[in-house]
Amino acid sequence: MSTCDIGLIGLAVMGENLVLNMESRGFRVAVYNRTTSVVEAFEKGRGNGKNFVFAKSLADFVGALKRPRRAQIMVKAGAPVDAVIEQLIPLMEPGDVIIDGGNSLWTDTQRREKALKEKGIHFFGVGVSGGEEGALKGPSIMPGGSKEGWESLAPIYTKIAAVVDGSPCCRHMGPDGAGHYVKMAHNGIEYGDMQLICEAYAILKAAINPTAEEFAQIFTDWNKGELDSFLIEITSKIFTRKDPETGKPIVDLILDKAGQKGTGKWTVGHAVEMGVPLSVIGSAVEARILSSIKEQRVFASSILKGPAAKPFTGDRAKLIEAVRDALYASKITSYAQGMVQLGAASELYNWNLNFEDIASIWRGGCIIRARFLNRITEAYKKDPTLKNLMLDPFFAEVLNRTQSNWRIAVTSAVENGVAVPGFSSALAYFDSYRSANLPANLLQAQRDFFGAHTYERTDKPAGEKFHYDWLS
Ligand code: NBP
Repeated sequence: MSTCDIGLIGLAVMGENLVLNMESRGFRVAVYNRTTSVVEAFEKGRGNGKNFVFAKSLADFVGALKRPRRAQIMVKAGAPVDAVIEQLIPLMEPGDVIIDGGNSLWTDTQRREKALKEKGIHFFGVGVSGGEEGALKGPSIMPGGSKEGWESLAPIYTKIAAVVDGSPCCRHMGPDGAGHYVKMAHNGIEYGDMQLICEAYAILKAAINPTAEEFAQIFTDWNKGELDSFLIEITSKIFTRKDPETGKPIVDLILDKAGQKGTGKWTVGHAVEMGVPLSVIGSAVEARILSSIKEQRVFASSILKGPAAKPFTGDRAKLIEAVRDALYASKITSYAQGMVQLGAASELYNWNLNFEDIASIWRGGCIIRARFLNRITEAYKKDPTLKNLMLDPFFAEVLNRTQSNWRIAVTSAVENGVAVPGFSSALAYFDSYRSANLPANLLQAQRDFFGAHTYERTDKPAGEKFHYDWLS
């Protein structure tokens, strides 16, 4: 009876593809879904004739698992995960492992891990990235939980993950919520990457208005260099696709109202809570929010005027190159911010996150997979305590080299009234971070003026506090 290596509950898009992946790598998998007809449809459909146990009850599902049991939950994040755990607990034994592979909030994972530990059950919060195709062919997997639990899961997860340079895109991230936190940060970075690409598109559109074919070529060219990544590749493909009804480029017919599921907001919220600047991802989240108020924007466009259109008289190729450099520099800045956030969370929760591992497992299977993650991996390999990615010699050289083009791209946007919150906030972070002096001396004076908050002096030892009698 108990013949399955692992079981999975929740046969929606991700669950179905993940179990097919597991089965294709030689594992026998028990599957269960709250609505039984979903299991039946899978049994008749994509699961037909394959090495599955199609369980119609949770008791049958657990009974089909080898000991120690490994039961993965792949249902909608939030209350459904708690509901499934509650049903599983009476059926599981100490030493068994329950895994939540959805996009759960890391604090929920910490709470669940603590509660299950008391029962001797290992709980794992596992981030899975790559969407439907990644789940089927090899995702990037970010597991968080106990070392003992990881020993039980590693043989399966390292086999179903994407592989880059012979190494699986799956490493143990750390205890309790570490895996889900890293996955959340990954999603935040994904928001940033997507926004930055859209801004590159917007600057070029306003300045030189390339055709869809030209845009496809621009992104194809960019994908051959430092920007080589999944998101640039799909962007180049998007520009080649035509609407069957009108024959127009489909991208020109898509309404400019972006959706979001919330992981970007969680990422930014926690960065703010920890006092970590995360301006690029923050801009990306806000840009989606602003895009979603389309009706207000249409109304505002009739009242609030931008600069008068000026015909472009410069060198098109040079502008394209400037925008490419600006995109690369902004992307580096976004990853630098994201890594600082991960470092702060690691310290806060004692996770001991390994940044080389994190960058390495993002190189394949996931949405942000990109050639430059090799460089980030190398940077943290050379210096695991690197304070900020911008300080790594390779990235410092890129930023110093591209900064003049970065400014040209942002200036072009500002002159044409095109919003580039990602590019410009990245540049502002770069300019702030590289400044030995900021205008915060005036700010401290203001604080001391109205609130007697005191200040330190440039000519006195650090830590010594002063107050000036501003009203006298
Ligand atoms: P969904 O997030 O759409 O969830 C649907 C599944 O949850 C169905 O199997 C459904 O069962 C089950 N479910 C719900 Br809803 N409430 C339940 C409850 N109270 N008890 C038991 N089962 C319940 O599925 P998904 O898109 O495959 O995503 C699964 C997880 O993976 C989510 O956390 C998601 O955020 C994450 N994720 C998704 C992607 C993606 O590209 N879609 C990528 C990476 C991660 P039913 O059939 O009985 O309604």
